[in-house]
Amino acid sequence: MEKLIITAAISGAEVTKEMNPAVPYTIEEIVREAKSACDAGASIIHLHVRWDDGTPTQDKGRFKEAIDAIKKSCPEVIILPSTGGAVGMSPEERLQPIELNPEIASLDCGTCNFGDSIFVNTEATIHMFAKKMKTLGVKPELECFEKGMIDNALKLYKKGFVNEPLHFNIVLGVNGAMTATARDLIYMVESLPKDATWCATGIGKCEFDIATLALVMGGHVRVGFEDNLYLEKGVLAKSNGALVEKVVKLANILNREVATPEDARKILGLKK
Ligand code: KMH
Ligand code: ZN
Repeated sequence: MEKLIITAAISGAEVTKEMNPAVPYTIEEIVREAKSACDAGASIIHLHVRWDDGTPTQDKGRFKEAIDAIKKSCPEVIILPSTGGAVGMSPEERLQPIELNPEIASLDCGTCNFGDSIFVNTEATIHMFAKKMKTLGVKPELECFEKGMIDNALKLYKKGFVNEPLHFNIVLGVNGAMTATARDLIYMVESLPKDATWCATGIGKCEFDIATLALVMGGHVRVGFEDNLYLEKGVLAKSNGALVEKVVKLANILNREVATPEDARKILGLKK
């Protein structure tokens, strides 16, 4: 099997220090969490940024500050900024980090309930994001929270908005979208083009179930505070690194070699 790419979603936009005091807000805290994840074996950092008080922002300047600071501590790591931002942000606000020309960024492929809110990604928004990413040479990580979003992503490909090789992040267990079960992960993976690469993300208590399934199915894995704050039932994770370490342990047991950032670039067809 291919080497395992571990993505650490270190910050998110919805989780807070009240839920886990290690959730990073400041640039220093973001660097601390990114370094803990890289040291443990993550080759990609999925990045959201906050103002110092914890308010989520897609401000280009704040992203630049965070990316430059992370790169000082982890020069090789791949940084994958969010274009999802936080629920309620406008498409224009969300798209700002793309202008920093990252190697790869998230591209959310449809609308779904998100707890009691709605995460809105209309066809026009998805097309606008995909076009801009293509123009700037930013590879989209196609985020799919349910099967219809895979269909939307494949339509994007057919219309020429995204180039091969396609890379998906299958996110299961969002409150309002598809459940995080083995059946649903298999259904999603079987719906992908055969030559696509994919990563799986399990939200909340299903994080490590989905990670284990992805490990044995040959997919890549995302963990991190954005998705889950607990190392095990009732035990808060002290850092994102602790969550990544747990995946590395599972990978060792299941004989999946962990990819370096250089390996990950080769697997995903990225240029540093
Ligand atoms: N914060 C969520 C509403 C992404 O990063 O592209 C959306 C999200 C997806 O986190
Ligand atoms: Zn995100």
